Amino acid sequence: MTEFESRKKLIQHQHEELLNKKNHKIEPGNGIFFRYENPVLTAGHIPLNWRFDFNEESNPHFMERIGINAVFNAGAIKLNNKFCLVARVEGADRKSFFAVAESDNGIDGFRFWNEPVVLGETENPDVNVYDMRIVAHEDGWIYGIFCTERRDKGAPEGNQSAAIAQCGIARTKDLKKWQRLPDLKTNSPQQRNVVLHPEFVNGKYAFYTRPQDSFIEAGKGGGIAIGYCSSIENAVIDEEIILDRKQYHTVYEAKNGQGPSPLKTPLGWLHLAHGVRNTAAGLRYVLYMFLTDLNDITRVIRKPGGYIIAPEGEERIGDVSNVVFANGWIKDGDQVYIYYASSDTRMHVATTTIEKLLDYVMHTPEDGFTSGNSVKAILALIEKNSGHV
Ligand code: M1P
Repeated sequence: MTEFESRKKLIQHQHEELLNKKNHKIEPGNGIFFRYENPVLTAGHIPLNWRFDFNEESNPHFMERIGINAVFNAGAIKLNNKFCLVARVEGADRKSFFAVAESDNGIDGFRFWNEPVVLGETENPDVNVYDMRIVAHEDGWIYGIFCTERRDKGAPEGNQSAAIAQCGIARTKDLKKWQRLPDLKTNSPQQRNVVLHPEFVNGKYAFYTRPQDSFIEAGKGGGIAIGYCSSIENAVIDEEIILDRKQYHTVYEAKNGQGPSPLKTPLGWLHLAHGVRNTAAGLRYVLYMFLTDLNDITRVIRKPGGYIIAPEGEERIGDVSNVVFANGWIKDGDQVYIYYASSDTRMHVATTTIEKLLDYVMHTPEDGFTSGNSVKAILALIEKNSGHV
């Protein structure tokens, strides 16, 4: 057997093993959701024919020609009875692009479709695209709302890091053929974590935005906002109203951002978001939840204190360590599949139900914003438990 043949055989075998690996929930969990033993998608899941040249003449060592660095921050939707993730795939060249992977059960067996997504461009070509939120809107289209990044043309030649992030919009019916629309226009110099609300509000499209004045720092752009526009083909938001502020000494004190599009429940719109704080070890990203009013989506009606998911175990380590980030979830009947990425490296699933998430949101104490109030919340629980434990 030639080197080409033996390496090809081994690599194909290992790839199939990875793709067929079963996933198991980790019991008993915290009662709110279950984590799973294995990530659902990794760089290793990328099809081999995207990475290797399968021609022995041109690739006698069966060498990897195109390296993939990470698969993370996936949008999610159930389509044609399949759980579909629209993942951010990052190459060894640092460029991100989107690719769809599907599974029958949402917890294992994810396989990428034959080819990555071809998104199309506006007249201002993207340098990098990432973090797509998938939204089945009541207008009948499936929207992909994502971040498009280009070099800051105003930056001096010596600064090759300065970037401008804005919100790109594309739409599809099948996740295969995409129609690119003009980028969203807002008054904010930078935009990331923009998400479309799935329903019209007073006949308008509603976007969750995150006004931000520099590429990394939110600056005076103080939280998750909402803005409305009448056209999606030429989406312009004149005013962004902050609905969930960043706040001192919370898990979202440095910045925050809407996760996937909110889920409609009998008690309100259920939101999953990420909160960021700074530490001596760098930024720490966790996930938190809140509920907004069904009739006034700018009104937060319940918000548990602290995080629902924080990086744990191997999740804490990766390209950007100490990060969990979610921009996709799927509601399937009462079941909820939360797809979250760890440390900008890989994708995981956590499963729960709408009923459990509402119980969590309604009955977890709110943040009291001081140590004294946190102790009071514990004392109240001890008192409630007296005679029961
Ligand atoms: O590296 C962590 C995350 O950083 C950014 O999120 P935010 O805009 O809230 O800071 C995004 O680039 C995201 O992709 C990344 O996971």
